[in-house]
Amino acid sequence: MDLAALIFDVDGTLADTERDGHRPAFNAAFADAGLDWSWSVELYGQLLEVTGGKERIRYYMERFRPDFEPGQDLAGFIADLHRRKTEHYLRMLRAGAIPLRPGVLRLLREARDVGIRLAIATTTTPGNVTALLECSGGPDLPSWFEVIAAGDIVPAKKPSPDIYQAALDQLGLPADACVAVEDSANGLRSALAADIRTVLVVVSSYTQREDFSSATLVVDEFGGPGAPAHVLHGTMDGADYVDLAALRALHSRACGTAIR
Ligand code: XBP
Ligand code: MG
Repeated sequence: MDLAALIFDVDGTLADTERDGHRPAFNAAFADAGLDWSWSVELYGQLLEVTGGKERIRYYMERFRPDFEPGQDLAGFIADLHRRKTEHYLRMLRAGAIPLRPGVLRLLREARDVGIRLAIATTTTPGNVTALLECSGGPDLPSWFEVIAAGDIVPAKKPSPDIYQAALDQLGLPADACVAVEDSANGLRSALAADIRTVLVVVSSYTQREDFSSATLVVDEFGGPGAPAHVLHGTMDGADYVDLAALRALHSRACGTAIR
């Protein structure tokens, strides 16, 4: 089957948002609420095993603050904290705090120019996605994506396949027509569980040591002309960086079809 669409994860993949974006936004929301909770760079690495901001707060409370009394129903308390966190995160994006990863815009443009469809499958809150695309890529960038599948539209977050399945459903495409682009083991599991056989992993600061042996290709960066990407697993068939030709070759090999 021909390659028809690229489905991108957001956090860690389009931009390195976790350490200096989401993490300080959580901490700012904790401070607003008068809590003495502070998530260090190291602790946040552990907490990232749990995807979803609300789910992460709940996990932290259960594991690290078992005696804390929220003074209201737990789900409402977490939702309020998370709303504040999102406000802080959006403010940081609008201040231009988080650039897209090198090569992202180039690759998106290459795909768009030849009619390869673009989609997103992410755990984060939908507003965070459009704000990142607009603030770090340009006001038109959200419109390049035909589908933005994000956050609570599905019952179970990554590593469950639900969000990739939602993106495929909205695209109206079978899994074999798509390549998924991820940065984390949870994301890789999610894409594979949705039967997407071609998964490119571009590792990010928090995910470098995760197990990506079931990915099709693992690189350190997308790279670009004069800035080669380094292959950590799999092969790029001599290509210097991740471009559309490299993704087509990857897809045709993984799906056992001829390149057109
Ligand atoms: C991203 C996440 C999200 C963000 C925070 O995972 O796990 O929880 O850290 O976003 P992925 P929210 O890149 O695999 O989609 O606070 O908006 O949930
Ligand atoms: Mg990610």
